[in-house]
Amino acid sequence: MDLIDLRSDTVTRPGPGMRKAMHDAEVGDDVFGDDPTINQLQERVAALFGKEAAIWTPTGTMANQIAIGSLAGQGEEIICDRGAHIVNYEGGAISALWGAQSLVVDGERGIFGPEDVRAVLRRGDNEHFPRQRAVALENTHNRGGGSVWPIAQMRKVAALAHEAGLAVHLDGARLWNAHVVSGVPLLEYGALADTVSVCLSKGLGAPAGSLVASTRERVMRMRRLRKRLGGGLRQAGVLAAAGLYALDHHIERLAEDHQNARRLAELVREIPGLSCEPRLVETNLLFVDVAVKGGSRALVAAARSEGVLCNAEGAGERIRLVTHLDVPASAIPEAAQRLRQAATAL
Ligand code: TLP
Repeated sequence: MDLIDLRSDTVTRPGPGMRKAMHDAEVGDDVFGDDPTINQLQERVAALFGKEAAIWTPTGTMANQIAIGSLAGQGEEIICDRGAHIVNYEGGAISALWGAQSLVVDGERGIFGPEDVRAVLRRGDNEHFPRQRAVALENTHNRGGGSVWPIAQMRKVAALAHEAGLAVHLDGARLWNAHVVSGVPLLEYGALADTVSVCLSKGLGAPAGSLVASTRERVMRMRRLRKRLGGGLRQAGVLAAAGLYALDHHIERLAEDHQNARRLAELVREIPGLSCEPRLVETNLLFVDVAVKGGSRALVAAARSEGVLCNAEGAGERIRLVTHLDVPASAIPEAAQRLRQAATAL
């Protein structure tokens, strides 16, 4: 029985075309700035977002964190949603690495408004206060269920942040998905943020690689932070080639993942004990509320024995199902059937 792996869109394996691109990549030592393929990818991503420069990192976490480290330091503050990846899934890096703290607001599925930011702005230069430095947005929002920020709302939040003298960081690990659904040009996303991080290793299917696009000066600062974290890779062009291939071939097809996730939601909601709202499935992440014996952990274990891999998420009884490049449309009914067997066996 072939496993259907719905744990994350990070589980994809590079196909023949991507492997050939990696095989053929021209490389050099990127710490010296000599890797032509890395340079090409960095220039391309900078141009996509209308920025002066970009820096490649092995992971999305490192991309977010060097961006944050370039924006905030000891005793300083980043405003973001309570469910943000930078707060919940990056090992406490904001404080552990930079000595900064997060101030969280309660968005709706990860999406908040200018009024939420205004409510937590610290007025004046009171010695009691942490210095606020940036507002971080996440689009699509992972814990929000792959939700897509309306561009008008992003603009309003960014404008307020800038008015208040704060920078805007955009965690765009899945910004490609948002772009495909919303039709908003990448340049528009780039225009409202001071630092934009994107991942090539999620929906786009590369084995590794993220980038941050920003000003040339900030990218130079981020290079120093990346080095400090041990992220100065040498012949990284082998990985950058996979990223270039992914940009050429795997952006538009994300629409299929979105359709598959919606279809899966329609089938899963018919399973007794599982509930989800297909209308809210905007991209490739599907959160399902679980009311079966033993809860989400029991369901995850039962699903595994039926040949479906998925993860329990967060504190509540929820599982997350993620569609991606390695899950064809034809596997969706089979995945739902296996989940039905798992749920009814409990
Ligand atoms: N998210 C992973 C896990 O860490 C939860 C996943 O499976 O979804 N920003 C966002 C919005 C992300 O979802 C992720 C990865 C990252 C950053 C970090 O990327 P990596 O895993 O490359 O460090």
